[in-house]
Amino acid sequence: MRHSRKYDLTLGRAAPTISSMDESFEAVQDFIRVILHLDMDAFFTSVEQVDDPLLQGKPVVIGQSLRGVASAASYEARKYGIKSAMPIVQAKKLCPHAVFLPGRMARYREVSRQVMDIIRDLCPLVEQASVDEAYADISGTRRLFGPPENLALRLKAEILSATGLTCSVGIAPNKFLAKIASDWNKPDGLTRIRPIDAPAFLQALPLGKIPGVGTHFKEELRRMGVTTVPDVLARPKAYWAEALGKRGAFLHDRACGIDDSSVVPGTDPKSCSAENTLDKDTLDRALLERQLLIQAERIGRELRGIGKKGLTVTLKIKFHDFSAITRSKTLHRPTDITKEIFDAARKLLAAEKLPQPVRLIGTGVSNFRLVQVELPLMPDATRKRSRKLDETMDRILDKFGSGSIARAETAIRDADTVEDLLSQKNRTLNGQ
Ligand code: TTP
Ligand code: MG
Ligand code: MG
Repeated sequence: MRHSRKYDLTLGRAAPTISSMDESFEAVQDFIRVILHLDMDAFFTSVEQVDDPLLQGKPVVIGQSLRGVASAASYEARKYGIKSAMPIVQAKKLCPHAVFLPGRMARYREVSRQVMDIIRDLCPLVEQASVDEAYADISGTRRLFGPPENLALRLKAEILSATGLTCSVGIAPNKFLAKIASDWNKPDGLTRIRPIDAPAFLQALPLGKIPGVGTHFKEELRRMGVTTVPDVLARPKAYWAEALGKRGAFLHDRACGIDDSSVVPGTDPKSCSAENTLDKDTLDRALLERQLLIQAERIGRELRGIGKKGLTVTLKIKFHDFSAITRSKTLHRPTDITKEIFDAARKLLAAEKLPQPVRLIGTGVSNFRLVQVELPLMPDATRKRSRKLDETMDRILDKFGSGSIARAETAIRDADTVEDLLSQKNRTLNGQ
């Protein structure tokens, strides 16, 4: 997927027709909103394939724990029926020779930032919608870039050259249709839905692709005899508003291709978190603490990478019976230091009775504050030392990458403190 293929702007799938439009109609488009939606192709696994060429062309799945689910599957893995959110056990049955990787969230976020910077550089109004997708309102950019397809091609080319990754872009008069368009011809797609073409696209759209139409809602609709978009349109909006209230009116609007929502920029992350489903439910506090430490490291590195410090640390525990609790602690000052995040999470864990074995444990840092300058008048030796340690670790991880993290993680078994752990890590990394 490294190389961009030639774009065929006519549609291969389900073949709605794009009407030919003359120049004057094209000019009128300037007065209609033009929304672009960009979504990276098989994002996590594609990053892995670019970083490790040996993985190219192979089925790759992110997720290793036999009790967890796949977070991503490469297009090669999808040929075997593997998809996101599928239990790993099932994925292994479908394709035993797939490469199952633990995932490197910090790296994906790093690439995500690169991609978002490129989009923000070229587009006036950008809303990041998830780690791998963004909307841009590009109304009125025709004079600068020509038709919106040109801008889309330029985005795709710049992203490919900066990251080695392909993405799919949709262009449409609103966010809802733009997202349908980007999904239409994945991977490496570029699809435009003009207002006049919207009904043809919507006819073939599975109801589950409409936001808010999940498994339960779909079942509710099926009981009403409604399984397709044309079924929705066969009943007037008043019917839907009466039968299902706001949900019904929303459903009818989307089935008509209507979406007035705006592109809202400034979606800065509000929190950083990491969680792990354990290989076996456990009451072993030492083992749980080790997970917290690994998570604190991941979160600390991510916070330092994005230049954020958080004031609140949250512990999340899911028990054997799937009941869950979250506990939070507000710190005296905002932090991005691994040791401080770990200490807070460890205290929260220590204060908890564990009435049943723990299935999942997670740490989060939120309540971001502006990064403060450390006051030299109040030297804080511990903090300084911790920060130095973090900086060293970051440099090592940047240099040696995920392999070093994986090797290092096996070395933490008997670590008592973060310093212990990190010095052990350094030894591991140095091959001692
Ligand atoms: P998506 O954009 O939904 O999927 P994708 O990029 O892997 O594949 P596609 O080409 O179809 O867009 O999600 C982006 C990343 O988010 C994905 O690579 C992994 C992560 N993710 C999860 O962690 N859990 C999930 O359930 C999903 C759907 C995605
Ligand atoms: Mg994607
Ligand atoms: Mg996505």
